[in-house]
Amino acid sequence: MKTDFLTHTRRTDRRKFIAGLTAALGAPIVFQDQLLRSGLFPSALGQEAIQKGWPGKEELRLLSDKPVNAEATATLLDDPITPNHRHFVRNNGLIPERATSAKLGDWSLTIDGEVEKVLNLSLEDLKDGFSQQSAALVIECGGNGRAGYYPKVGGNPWTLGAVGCAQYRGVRLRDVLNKAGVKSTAVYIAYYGEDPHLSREPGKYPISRGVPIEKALDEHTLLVWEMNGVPLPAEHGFPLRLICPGWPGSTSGKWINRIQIRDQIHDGPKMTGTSYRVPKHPVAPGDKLPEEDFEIIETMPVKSIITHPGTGAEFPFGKPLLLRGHAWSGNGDVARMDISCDFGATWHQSDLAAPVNKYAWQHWSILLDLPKAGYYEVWARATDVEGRGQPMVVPGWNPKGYLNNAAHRIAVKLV
Ligand SMILES: Nc1nc2c(c(=O)[nH]1)N[C@H]1C(S)=C(S)[C@@H](COP(=O)(O)O)O[C@H]1N2
Ligand SMILES: [Mo]
Repeated sequence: MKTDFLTHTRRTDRRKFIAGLTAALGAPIVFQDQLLRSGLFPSALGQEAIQKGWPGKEELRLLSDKPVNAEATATLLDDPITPNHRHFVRNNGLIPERATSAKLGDWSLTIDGEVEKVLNLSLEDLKDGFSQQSAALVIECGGNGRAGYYPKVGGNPWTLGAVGCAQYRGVRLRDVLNKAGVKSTAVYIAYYGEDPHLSREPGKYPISRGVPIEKALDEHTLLVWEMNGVPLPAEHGFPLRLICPGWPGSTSGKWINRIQIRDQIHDGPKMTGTSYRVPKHPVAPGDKLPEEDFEIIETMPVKSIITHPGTGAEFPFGKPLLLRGHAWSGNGDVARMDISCDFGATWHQSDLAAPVNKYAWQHWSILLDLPKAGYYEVWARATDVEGRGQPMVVPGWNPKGYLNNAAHRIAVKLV
């Protein structure tokens, strides 16, 4: 979305622009002075055409088909728990044949590296040998929101739909690692998946990432085989995936068949260079900097989304407007949600439910009385328990376009 258009034009040009915009939108902009001061581009004009997904993911917006990458739109994320057909897909390589066939075959999970004894576990071993856990967990791609950065950066131009919160069943990674016996030399875990590299070169991994051993041993880090009551769908990692909640989605390995405990920070594909890394210090937009100035992304920032209504919706004037969505944070719970319908001049605190479990997203809703008919923008911002809020404009530009947690804005009309 072109957010800075208005700040770069002269006041008289802006007035003319608003007049043209009012015509384009087909309704007067009720808080137009605030819109001019805010320097933001009207949300209603930020909508794009959608290229649809594939059977089973028809509603998603397809970003690329080799590898397959597809995101939800804001309104598709309205469900409290994201159904499988609306959960985004982010693949770096190809979907393994085992997953497409949905047959386990000779699959097993190996735990090796800095352990007392190497384990080789079947899916039955996992299901029967450890305490089963069920949790609703947010997975968000580190690059969600990338399309908002200027200058443009390479990579999938996710807007805001590379996030979902599904209900998973599995076991704690901790219990499995403890069975293998973690040595005191353990520093990091590395996951390995069965997805072939785009080149189909045998033994070449499209991605192999991990997390520090402390995060691996956290009680919320899971190995899961079930998503919303069914075996993991092919796109989401059949038969087993890792979930490191609160961390970039790339740490939640899909189609995994091996977890290696390492005595150093894992250096597999997409761990090094600038992948899933951000500058250690703030940089000017467009700056180039050496690789040693980057650090690995750990917890994801606080974020929220308006899932109802969608941009472009029209409502009869005179009734309170119902708005709702979700909020989440890699740092822990979200403490409050605030909504503005006058370009940030005033804010209204919304209702906010507690998460169903740690690392599930939280539902918010509010009924707003709006003063007159016309065009409105609704802005929504979350603040987490540590007092960190969402910025109204894109946060610090970075070369790979990660961690854009700018507040979500929609445009609606009261007629
Ligand atoms: N084996 C493997 N695991 C993977 C990936 C991948 O390409 N291969 N993509 C990662 C990235 S970048 C993200 S954001 C999440 C996406 O999970 P989803 O496709 O289930 O939404 O999976 C992660 N796990
Ligand atoms: Mo990702």
